[in-house]
Amino acid sequence: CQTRTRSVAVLGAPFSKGQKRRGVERGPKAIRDAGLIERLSNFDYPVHDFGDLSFQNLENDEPYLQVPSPRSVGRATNMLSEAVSNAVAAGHTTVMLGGDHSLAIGSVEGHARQCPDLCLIWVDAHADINTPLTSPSGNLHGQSVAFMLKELQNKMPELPGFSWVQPFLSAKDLVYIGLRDVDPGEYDILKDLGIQYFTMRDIDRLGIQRVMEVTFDHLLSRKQRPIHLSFDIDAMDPSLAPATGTPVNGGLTYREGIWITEEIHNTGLLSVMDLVEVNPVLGASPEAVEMTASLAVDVIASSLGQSREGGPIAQTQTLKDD
Ligand code: 4U7
Ligand code: MN
Ligand code: MN
Ligand code: MN
Repeated sequence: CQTRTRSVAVLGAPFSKGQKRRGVERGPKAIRDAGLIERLSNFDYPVHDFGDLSFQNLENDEPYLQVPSPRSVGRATNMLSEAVSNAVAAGHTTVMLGGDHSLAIGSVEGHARQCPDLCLIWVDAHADINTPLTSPSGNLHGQSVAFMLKELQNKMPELPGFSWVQPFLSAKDLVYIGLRDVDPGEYDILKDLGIQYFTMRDIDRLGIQRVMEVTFDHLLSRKQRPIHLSFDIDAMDPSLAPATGTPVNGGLTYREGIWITEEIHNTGLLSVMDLVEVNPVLGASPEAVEMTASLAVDVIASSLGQSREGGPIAQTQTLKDD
């Protein structure tokens, strides 16, 4: 499992059954229409566009407990896991375009199959760590992380469609950035497991530069390892990313968002990233949709090395060598 960017794979996942609003399955098209591939082709490594996965409709996918469409989400994430695993095995830095955030169960699992020592940076207004039993909504896009964590194994009921996934990540290998809407059950889990997280309040207090320093210290100070970045566009302030299903006021500024991705690029360790929850149906106007999708393109390009300085991004911190 190597992380130096030699080539980039783009993989669309037009899927929306991890939540109840329609339209987020059109996220990949909106992000492509905003010029993603053209932007990446300015970089000096090859870009492979693998197109979009196709997810069939499942009939008789009855809710389980309060959770809608468990079999559809289980099957889609299993397919995505396979695709991401293959792309990583082929040596690509992989970009997954969602779709709703339940897809991360598949992309992180597929990544972990190739790179078992990966760490996860989850940039989101939400912690997405409800279990089917704590979830206020039942929606699986608010539960993705719970399927991954070893420490939650005995808190997870067996959901139809999910027998393929076994927990593979430790709580210490995860950092959240941007939280501002955490449910009571999620708060208890974050505290019980001692998960490292930075709320918007923490960012106000420390500044985004310090937040990234502590993030890398937490994840990388003992050893260099591949990074999975799971970026929910609703981490950004709704004034910048209005076209999304669960907007929450008081989000990241444009410059904070880009600082996060520049610093992640700067580590040289980004291996897979998700860009999820762009919903072109929910924009109040075509301009609102365009703004959200083009922000998604900026976030991806910056994660892959587009810099605000023209040249390579200036090294602002040094990681310990082994
Ligand atoms: B997203 C929520 F209750 N926590 O579980 C839930 F507030 O992927 C929202 O981050 C989840 O957009 C949002 O349904 C999921 C709710
Ligand atoms: Mn999310
Ligand atoms: Mn979110
Ligand atoms: Mn959302």
